[in-house]
Amino acid sequence: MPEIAKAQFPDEQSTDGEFLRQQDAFREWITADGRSGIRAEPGRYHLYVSWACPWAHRTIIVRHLKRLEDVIGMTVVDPIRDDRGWAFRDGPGHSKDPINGFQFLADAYLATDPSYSGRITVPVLWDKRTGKIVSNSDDDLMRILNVEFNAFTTSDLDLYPPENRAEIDRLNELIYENVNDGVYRAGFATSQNAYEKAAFSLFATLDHLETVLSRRRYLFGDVPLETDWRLFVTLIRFDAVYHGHFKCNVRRIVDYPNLYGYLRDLYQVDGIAVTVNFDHIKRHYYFTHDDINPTRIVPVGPAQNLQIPSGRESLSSDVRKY
Ligand SMILES: N[C@@H](CCC(=O)N[C@@H](CS)C(=O)NCC(=O)O)C(=O)O
Repeated sequence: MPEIAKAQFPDEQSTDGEFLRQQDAFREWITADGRSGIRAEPGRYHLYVSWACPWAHRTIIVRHLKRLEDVIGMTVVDPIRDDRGWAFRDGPGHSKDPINGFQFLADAYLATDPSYSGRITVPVLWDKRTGKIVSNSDDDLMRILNVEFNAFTTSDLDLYPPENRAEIDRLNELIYENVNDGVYRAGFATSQNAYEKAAFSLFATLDHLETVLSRRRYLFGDVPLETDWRLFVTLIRFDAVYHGHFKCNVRRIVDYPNLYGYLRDLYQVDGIAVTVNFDHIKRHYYFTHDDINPTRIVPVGPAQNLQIPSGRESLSSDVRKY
């Protein structure tokens, strides 16, 4: 077997150089009626996120789309992560922790489980009542925010409608495996073979989605659902970061007419552009992964104008406004 290079996360590496992401550690469920033991209440929970992180970005988006900004607080960590992990500091687009005065996100993990030894990840939903993390699973948090706080919002948006659930689950898996996590498996691979496997399945899936999106405005028709937003967070980072930093360079998103138009449509949904912080995204990735970019030079590009109308309205008859 060829020698395997040094890994970004050595505990999450297979013997043949593949990146195998750790499981989420905290997966309690908040319920509207409190049957899970944790009741949805306004002002009780707080999201710790990074603008840079695609998984955290998903929860920021659902919090916004469901108009939960006044119901669930949010604090953004410094995009630069050193060996002490995510930190709360004042700076452009990020701040100290107003809830617990934590210096590091690790403090929240250790308050919840003093023996926690995994990676400290965002997003985290913190329960101010119990002084513990409820969940650090973005998958679960998207679903929780989608329904369990409905009593406290005027939004009737359902990102996971019963009639689409089977297809959402199927597509989520395909897109997670090949695209959302696929870019990381390409970027964090430590063997040529593992890298090529991830890169080829990534671009085969993007090619497939390009065809799907030539017929429909969004993945399920007229309205973006959960899967669209799960895909969005990867597409929006693609040309700025994954194309260069993670060597996903067969094509850029601008080279796909349908995917690029679709990306712009999602970006132009009310209130979404302000959740996209390219400064945090670029500085985070290019500064944090020392093994991939030891010089920490942040590329200046790409030049792109995500506000250009897509002209994709003709693909749909009924576009719901949020
Ligand atoms: N919970 C997410 C993963 C979250 C995650 O890995 N977040 C990254 C940022 S993009 C992180 O916090 N990494 C911390 C680290 O690598 O030390 C999942 O469902 O896969």
